[in-house]
Amino acid sequence: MPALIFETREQVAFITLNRPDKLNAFNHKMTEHLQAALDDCAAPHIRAVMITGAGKAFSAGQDLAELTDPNFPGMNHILSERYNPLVSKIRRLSKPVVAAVNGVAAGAGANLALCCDIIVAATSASFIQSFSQIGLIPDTGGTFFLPRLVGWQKASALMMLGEKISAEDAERFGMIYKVFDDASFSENAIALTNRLAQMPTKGLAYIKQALRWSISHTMDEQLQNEDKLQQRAAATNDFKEGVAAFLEKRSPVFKGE
Ligand code: T3D
Repeated sequence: MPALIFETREQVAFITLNRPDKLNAFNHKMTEHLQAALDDCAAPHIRAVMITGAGKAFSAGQDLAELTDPNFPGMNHILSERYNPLVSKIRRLSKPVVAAVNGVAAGAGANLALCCDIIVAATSASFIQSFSQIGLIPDTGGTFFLPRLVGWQKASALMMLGEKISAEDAERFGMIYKVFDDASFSENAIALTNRLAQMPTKGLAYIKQALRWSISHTMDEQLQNEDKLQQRAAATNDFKEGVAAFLEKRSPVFKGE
């Protein structure tokens, strides 16, 4: 069974973490395939990406059994070679990435979801910063994204206590965008991703870039960044189409150009 399923349907890439009997825990093969899949998502015809899990979980994080394997490369490699590149690839991908959290998301599995552009979850899904329960610190960008999403105090408590929180609480805390009912979760998550794929792709990429820059710039610098990115957005065919469609009172047809 492949550790990861990568499918493209029209202009959307669907990535499914696929070790359901181990709650889609990441082993070496899965992280390697996920890195390769994210590289493939850079192809211009892909305009949106959805990451989800097979079976009842999103991902239980690092496969803990693998840590005792004699071939395990060691702590000094695992983040720099496996997880950090995943976060960088998702954040630098010039198209939206949706985390469709279908079930429990723990450890690196939770934080992989948190670094995506839009996070939606099924009602029965849950999130756990489980690292502290085994003496580790949150990684895969967790210490960067979580305090920015929920604030310092909630992040600190969630990371130290390692408590499981429900999808509803995650939405209430601002950790995720929306919760969908279990019965219609997959359908709603796919519809959201398909909708993003029909939007002005370059404009969305510039939004992503502006948000990334906003973290490390002053307000004045960010005003200049907005100016720069807005000029790029205004030079796209999709901007012309958006304005023309509005004036002609019709629906726009964006091509991501
Ligand atoms: O060097 C480094 O490793 C640094 C990198 C760290 C990154 C990390 O992600 S560290 C955090 C690793 N993850 C965890 O600590 C979570 C461990 N799992 C759990 O706490 C629980 O499984 C869950 C709360 C996620 C779900 O609980 P539950 O009761 O729904 O399921 P379960 O019965 O615990 O698990 C079902 C099966 O999945 C079970 O296998 P079995 O007994 O049926 O053969 C269980 O062992 C397996 N499983 C779950 N999580 C992992 C796992 N197997 C390997 N690794 C896992 N992380």
